[in-house]
Amino acid sequence: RLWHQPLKHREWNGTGSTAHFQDIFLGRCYIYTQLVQPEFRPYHMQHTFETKLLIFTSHVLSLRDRDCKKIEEAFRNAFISKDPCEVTEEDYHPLMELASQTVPCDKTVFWSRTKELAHQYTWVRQEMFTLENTLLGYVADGLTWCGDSGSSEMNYQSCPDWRKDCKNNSVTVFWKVLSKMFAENACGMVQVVLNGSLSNAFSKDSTFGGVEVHNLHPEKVHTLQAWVMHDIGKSPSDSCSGSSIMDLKSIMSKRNIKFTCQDNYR
Ligand code: NGD
Repeated sequence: RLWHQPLKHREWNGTGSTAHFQDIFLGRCYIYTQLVQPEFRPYHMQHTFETKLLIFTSHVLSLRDRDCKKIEEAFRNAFISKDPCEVTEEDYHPLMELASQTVPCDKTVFWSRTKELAHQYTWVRQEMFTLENTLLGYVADGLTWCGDSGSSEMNYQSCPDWRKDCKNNSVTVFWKVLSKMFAENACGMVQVVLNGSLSNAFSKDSTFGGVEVHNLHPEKVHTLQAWVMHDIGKSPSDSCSGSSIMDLKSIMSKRNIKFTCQDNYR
């Protein structure tokens, strides 16, 4: 490459890394680990985001001592200077070790195609946790990131699209590893919020159906409780008695985990 040629990133079909990625990542990490502490309970701002986080963190290990700069560095090292279609699960292992967190038993909530509803639920039931209520899920939620094999910069122009370009991209692999660890750490009764307004509320191809379900440990998790919710005003397309839920039920019975299901829990 001639010296005067500007560095050109490879072009992909997906949107590029989120602008100000590093600042957002660090800012979110500091909010989660520093701003929100059990002994600091500002009741006057009960409905703010920080208060919600405060209640989450008061139920888990204190995260105050976590070094956000180190976490950010481990995150970058997983994908920077690499082909964004050849990121491996191992690439994220150092990050997972650095930022591991445990959720109390009976408090884990999974979701599939019900992101908003599941988060509205854990917002109200303050002691319940989705993946996005844990540190790494919280810092990465809604962001896009990828690197490039020829550069130590992030690619802000474009990133691989998981359908059109590749499945093993920096974002997809991250969520896969994190979801797997979240499920492995779950214990007691776990919950999942599923979408009954779709023809298949349960899908084996989703992260829930393909990763989380298979990484629950039967010696720790005794029951999976499903809630099949459908949009108000629409007639349901799937329910607890539908064939997709029967598939889930049979997977759980083979895995020796009790399964219960409820339609449109209030
Ligand atoms: O293969 C993929 C893919 N599949 C779905 N999505 C994907 N993104 C990729 N890059 N590659 C996107 O993930 C999809 O557009 C949604 O924005 C999001 C969740 O997909 P959805 O609604 O189909 O549900 P899943 O069962 O696949 O995943 C939700 C469960 C939930 O229990 C979380 O603990 O898996 C965890 N999770 C996985 C992936 C992403 C969370 C996220 C997240 N916060 O973005």
